[in-house]
Amino acid sequence: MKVLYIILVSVVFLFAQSPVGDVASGCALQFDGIDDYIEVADDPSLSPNQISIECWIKINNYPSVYRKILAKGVNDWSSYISYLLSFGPSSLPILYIGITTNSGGYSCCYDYVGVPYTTLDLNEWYHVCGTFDGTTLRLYLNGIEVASKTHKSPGNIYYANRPLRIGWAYASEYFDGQIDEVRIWNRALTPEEIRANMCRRLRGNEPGLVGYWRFDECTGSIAFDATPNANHGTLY
Ligand SMILES: [Ca+2]
Ligand SMILES: [Ca+2]
Repeated sequence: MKVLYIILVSVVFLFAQSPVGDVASGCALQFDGIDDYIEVADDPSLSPNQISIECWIKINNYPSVYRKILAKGVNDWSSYISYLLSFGPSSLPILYIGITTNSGGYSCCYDYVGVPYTTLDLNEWYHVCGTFDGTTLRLYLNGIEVASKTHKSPGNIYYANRPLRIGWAYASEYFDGQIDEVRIWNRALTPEEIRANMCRRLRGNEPGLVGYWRFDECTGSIAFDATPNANHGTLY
């Protein structure tokens, strides 16, 4: 079943109630927490050595199971996970970025950093950005750094030629809420860069921007990538 598009109106929304600026003038995607997700086929452009992952999210509840915002390396967690933005379950209640480095796989070289997911109020929009520069993991909320950590195994990100998914990774980890304006960069953005662009619609050809899904089609079953890489996603 397809994910639903939600039309956003930019005029009257206040910060933290909607994506702001011109990113709020299009559509967002509603994920039902049951079986909605987007899949983007593997491509070398989506496998940078360093990374920034950013998007706007709005959550409906504090989950008791994992809820993936975005993950590359799916189906078998321990073998394939490369990078992700996620919520932890009630036993580990955090919003976090996770990265696997080098070629040692999850048991050797996966690490993460985050904040309690109750940092986010329910039913409000937040800009989330996770960065990894080869050494340090950082998580930003609304352009402010809220967590950082030196990765336990610094190095390039590990890849296993798996697809990228938005709103799901595997098993029951479906996102329940809304996501908009998903961007992947091939480097760690600075806080100044994050704040300068988080509310602005980008062109798609900005240096280092390797994936950009605006969800502004507002209908249909394809989420178009606005970068020249054209890694369009399929809605399920
Ligand atoms: Ca949008
Ligand atoms: Ca559904």
